[in-house]
Amino acid sequence: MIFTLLGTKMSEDIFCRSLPKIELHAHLNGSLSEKTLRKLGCLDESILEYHKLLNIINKTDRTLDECFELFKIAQTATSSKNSVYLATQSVIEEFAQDNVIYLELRTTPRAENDMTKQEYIESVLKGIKDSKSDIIVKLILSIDRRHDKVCSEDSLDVIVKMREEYPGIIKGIDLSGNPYVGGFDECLFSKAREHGLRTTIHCAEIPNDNEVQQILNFHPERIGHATSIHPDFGGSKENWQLYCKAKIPAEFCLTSNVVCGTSKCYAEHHIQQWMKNDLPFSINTDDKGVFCTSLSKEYEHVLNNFDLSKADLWNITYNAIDHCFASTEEIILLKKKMAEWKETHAQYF
Ligand code: 6MZ
Repeated sequence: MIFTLLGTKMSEDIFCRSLPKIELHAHLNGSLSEKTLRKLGCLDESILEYHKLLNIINKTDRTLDECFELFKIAQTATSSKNSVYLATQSVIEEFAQDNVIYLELRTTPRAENDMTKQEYIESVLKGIKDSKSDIIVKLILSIDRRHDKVCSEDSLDVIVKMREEYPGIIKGIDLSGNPYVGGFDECLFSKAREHGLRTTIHCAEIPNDNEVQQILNFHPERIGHATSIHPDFGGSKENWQLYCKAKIPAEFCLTSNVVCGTSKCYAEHHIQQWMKNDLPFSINTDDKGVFCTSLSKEYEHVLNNFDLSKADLWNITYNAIDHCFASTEEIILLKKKMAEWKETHAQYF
């Protein structure tokens, strides 16, 4: 469908691409495009393996576990300080090319070969600082839920230390990883919070009422996916009531959910409950490399599958600014940018 107003035409895909966007949920290694993997000089065999595995997610009976196999392959591309640095720069550049004006990149610090967790973080920070793209980038450091207490506490110590050195870039901590493995350690996240880190937690990617309740009671600043909270999507009535009171902004990643099979299809995505009940949310990519998507494409899916106008889509982005972990000055700047864009593109609304 082509939007026509005052004789001006702008197709949905061009509108979604040119709209300034806010990305709050992007995992660094899951965001590596094929182009970036090639740039990193991955061995042909590992690229071949990557593509063999990409077929896993394209088949109809793929599983979440199979999707997690893909991350291991992507991580082989970033096993040195230089490759982490180049990967970070490349991912930032691709988001900027898609007109993302604010990016919160998240990644799990890894000690590998001759690289320590601290060096991994330093390489990502260097990639952010050296980026020439016109985009604000912040860093969220992830704790993998499959890691044991000792490993997670060690990661937190490094994260806290690095955050003290780079408070303008390192903004928060995330809990991610295969939702079938491990769990939420409230003590660890409370400790992170005491050190001034904001928290975002992958929550209810699969049904798990006890854990969802624990996470909602902890009240992180944001939650990722939020798939199985509403009773229509496998959650309990009590947790949905708890959520509606807490109104924690949710980070939605539609393609990721559809490909992993945790959502049946775009039109039946749980985002509909947030729209219906006027609850806070943002639209994100999750892993644009692994799921072959972009933030523009995610916006298009939302526009095409729900009864929304272009002004609604602009509002969704604008409101997401309030969920981000940027400074007050940066938030004001982002809002100004969005307002200016709306003004100069008024004929498309
Ligand atoms: C949960 C996910 C995820 O950290 O090496 N990750 N965790 N659910 C998801 N939905 C599909 N997608 C990615 O990026 C890859 C890591 O991000 C987490 C997983 O822990 C994965 O290993 P980094 O940059």
